[in-house]
Amino acid sequence: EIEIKDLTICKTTQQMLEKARRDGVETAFDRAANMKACPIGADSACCKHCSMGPCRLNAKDPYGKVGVCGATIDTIQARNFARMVASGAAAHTDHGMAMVDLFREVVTGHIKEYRIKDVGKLISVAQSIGIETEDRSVEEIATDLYKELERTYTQVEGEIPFAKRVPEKTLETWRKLGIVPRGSMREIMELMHRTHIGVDQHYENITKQSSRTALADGWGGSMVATEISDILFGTPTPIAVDVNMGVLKEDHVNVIIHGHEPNMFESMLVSVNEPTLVQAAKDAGAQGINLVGMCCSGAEMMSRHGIPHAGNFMSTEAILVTGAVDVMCVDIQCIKQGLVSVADCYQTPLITTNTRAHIEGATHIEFDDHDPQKCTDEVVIKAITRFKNRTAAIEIPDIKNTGIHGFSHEYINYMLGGSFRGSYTPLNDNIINGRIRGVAGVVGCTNPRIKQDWAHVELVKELIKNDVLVLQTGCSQISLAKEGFLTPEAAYLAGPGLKEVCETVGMPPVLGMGSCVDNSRILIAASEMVRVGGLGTSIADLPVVGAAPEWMSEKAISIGHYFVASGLYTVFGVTFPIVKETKFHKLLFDGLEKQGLGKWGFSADPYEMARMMIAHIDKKRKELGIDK
Ligand code: NFS
Repeated sequence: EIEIKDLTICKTTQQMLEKARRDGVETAFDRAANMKACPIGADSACCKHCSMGPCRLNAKDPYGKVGVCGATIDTIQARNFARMVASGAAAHTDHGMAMVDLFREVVTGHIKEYRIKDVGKLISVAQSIGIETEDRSVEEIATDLYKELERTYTQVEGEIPFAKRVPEKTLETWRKLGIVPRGSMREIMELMHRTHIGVDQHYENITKQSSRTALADGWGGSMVATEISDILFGTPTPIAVDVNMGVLKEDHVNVIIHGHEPNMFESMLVSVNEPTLVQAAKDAGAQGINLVGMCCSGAEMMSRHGIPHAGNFMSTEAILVTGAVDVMCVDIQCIKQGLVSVADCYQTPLITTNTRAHIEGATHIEFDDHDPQKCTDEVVIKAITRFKNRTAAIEIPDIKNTGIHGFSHEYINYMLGGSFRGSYTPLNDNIINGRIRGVAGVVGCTNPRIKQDWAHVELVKELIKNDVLVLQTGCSQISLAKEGFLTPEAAYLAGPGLKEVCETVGMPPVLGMGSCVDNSRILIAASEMVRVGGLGTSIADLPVVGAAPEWMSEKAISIGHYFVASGLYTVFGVTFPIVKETKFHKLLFDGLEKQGLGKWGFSADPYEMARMMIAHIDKKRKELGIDK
């Protein structure tokens, strides 16, 4: 049996895994240990797109064999990769679509429970894509903005609206390559078509459409999700928040929301403050109702409203083992089916809410934006009932870590520039003068195939020690928050240059930007850095890199590929579905850069990852003539 300290560095998750073993409860950590990853699939050397197969090629002799149809290793790998991009992009895009649906119903007045909270953001987003805002009402601007943003999804010809935000030279490269996205529905459909048996059988051409589809995610679906969420629920500004399992309270009704769309969570925030429900909780013997988040909608609610965050992807089963969770309410994405049996062991109701995501064995209470509280009130009532009838022994790990979260790209602008001269100029200046060596987006999942949080933490440590400013989202941000890096006091861990900047501004060396769709904020920040000047003319010129050291989802592949297609060097850890030394491998890890885009990198070792990223930053600094 593997020692628990080798599964995760997260102290609270360790404690709960110990308890799970005592209680005889199985988690994904156990299943990963008991199921070796399929070696053929891990290399992406198999194809199961038709029933002449499934075909298996030999990763040790990749050109020794082809599939029954004649497909080569490069076609097979490019198709498998493309399907991951399509699925990941579809996930972000469909999440964005739900936000667009909500926005439309708010703008047309069909929904009154939500409203446009951030008019300033509405105006700035509208202006960024050329919508007239002067002397016009909020309704008029919002109506036009809705119509424009809908094109992100449905447009069949032309460029998506947020292409207007892309630096000119980057956009020129995309146009030359024919990869400016039209509408995301079209791009995803075409990618699915082209990867069907017998259609696109040139790995380069397939990858082009993968790039176009990934860009339709980053500059489309994801960006729209972020921007509309900001407009409806508020743009984040820095806020102190508690993270880790210690945010659960034994004497409260504990409500956990784990998922990705902020709308249900926003409604839950209303429900848990509903006086009648608060009274009902008190009547049941509780001090009150304690609302906490997990995963990405948790990261958004933490950034916008300071709602405590209980942990990232690999802690979602473990937290149920506390016995203190009175309800776990989920919507979409990254919800393990294994939660059902763990929840069952501790009599915790597991509630699915989204029409797209039912789970066998869970209770489904459908959430409808038109009557949001109907669902969330009912969930709270279920939680109160469970509290009243608690039988499970309760053990809550006594650790919580306070940090500062909520650095939107707008706030970074303001923070570094001050209110009157808000701009990215000071960031660029600090990069040019060498105090900040470069910027790294460290993002993505945790994965039971690697010690939870370890690669995130070690990578970020190395980066900040070498004066690289780190921007974070998603589960990675939670990994670092639990280790205390999201505080201004953590500046002592930074190199002398970055430390000086952090101390002058009073900011942490690691800036938490929110959920995974909020990776779009990193794209905007990069565009601003180009626009301000002094660091080249395209995103590919910037000393900016990306990484997902513990990734696991197809969404992560889509994000990685839109970072790459936007011009960034992006390094993944754990594993990469590819056979080395194939033509497809050379394309992703080198060829795309020669076309003016970014490129992929891979290393399972976080120290090696850091060296690769820093070397790239230094190469870019040299090309810019700012290496000293
Ligand atoms: Ni991102 Fe969020 Fe976490 Fe990975 Fe899953 S929660 S959208 S996919 S596991 S970072």
